[in-house]
Amino acid sequence: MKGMHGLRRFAMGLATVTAVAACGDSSGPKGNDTIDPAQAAVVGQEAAGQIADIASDLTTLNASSGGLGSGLFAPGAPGNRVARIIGRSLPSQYQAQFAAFAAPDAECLPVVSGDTLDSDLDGIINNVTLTFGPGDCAYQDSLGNGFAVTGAFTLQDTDGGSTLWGFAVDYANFRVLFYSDSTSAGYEFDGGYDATVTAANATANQNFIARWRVNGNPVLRADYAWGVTFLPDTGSLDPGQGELQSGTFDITGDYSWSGNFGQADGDWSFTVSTPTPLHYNESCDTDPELDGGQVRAAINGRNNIGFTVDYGPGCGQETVNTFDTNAT
Ligand SMILES: [Ca+2]
Ligand SMILES: [Ca+2]
Repeated sequence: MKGMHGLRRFAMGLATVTAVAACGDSSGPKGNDTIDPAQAAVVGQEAAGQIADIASDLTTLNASSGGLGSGLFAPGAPGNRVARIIGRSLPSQYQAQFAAFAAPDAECLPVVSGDTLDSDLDGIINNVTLTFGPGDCAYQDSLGNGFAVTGAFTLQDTDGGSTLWGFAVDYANFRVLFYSDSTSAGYEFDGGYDATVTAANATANQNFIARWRVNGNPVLRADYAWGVTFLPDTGSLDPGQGELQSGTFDITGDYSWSGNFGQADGDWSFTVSTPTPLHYNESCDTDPELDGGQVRAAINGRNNIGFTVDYGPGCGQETVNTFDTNAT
């Protein structure tokens, strides 16, 4: 179990700054062609947090708690990824509302359609769509603090053929609003992500947009179009073990950031790769449980400028740096 929990901690540990995003024009960011260290610290931490989240999808090989109603967004439940992403950026003033949202007994009663069976008993429903009408998943206390969920998402068990374990999620105008009597923080998700485990490897892909608004005004937008492939150092993968052995993560794809959060105000679009695969070490006791590897994010059209996230040589060591190979 250590590996599974360890990587989940790795995800939490990296996710100190968030993701989520903003608005701006829908054609995607294509503005800034340089990035300074202060900006990279914010944008790079967000990228690292999201990468850790993708990786953690491969280590949580069952949906062990929650259901389609109460506790839908609790740890281990089908909707918990939403809570993880939101939790990285939500201002502290909404902690009480967030706790209610992600509580194991939070009452959500969306309209459920599709095949609600879990034929292989792994906690992932065969194929359902959850649609949240007004009041279906909402809470408000006596002081006027609350949350409300609207929109829809689908959840599908993708086992079959060589896929020993897998799922796919797709959002449609899915929104979560946290509010007080005078302020609000809203999150919007569109697009999807999936995870697939075979005997030979494990893969997880994201292709979605997250937006974050404060008091109705766009703050940040993040576009994720990337994936990871995990290869074990030795042996083959067995979802039945519920545990990830040591191995490497390769990352490829694109990541964009648009908005103003922390010290990063601008529009960046990056091509992301791992010149040296990230090495996950199940014996690490410090987050992140990686002892080597590098994530390289190069500004699109400016392959010589960007930032890197380096791991190791010891467990839990992570460094964000900028690079400009023309300048040196
Ligand atoms: Ca299932
Ligand atoms: Ca399954």
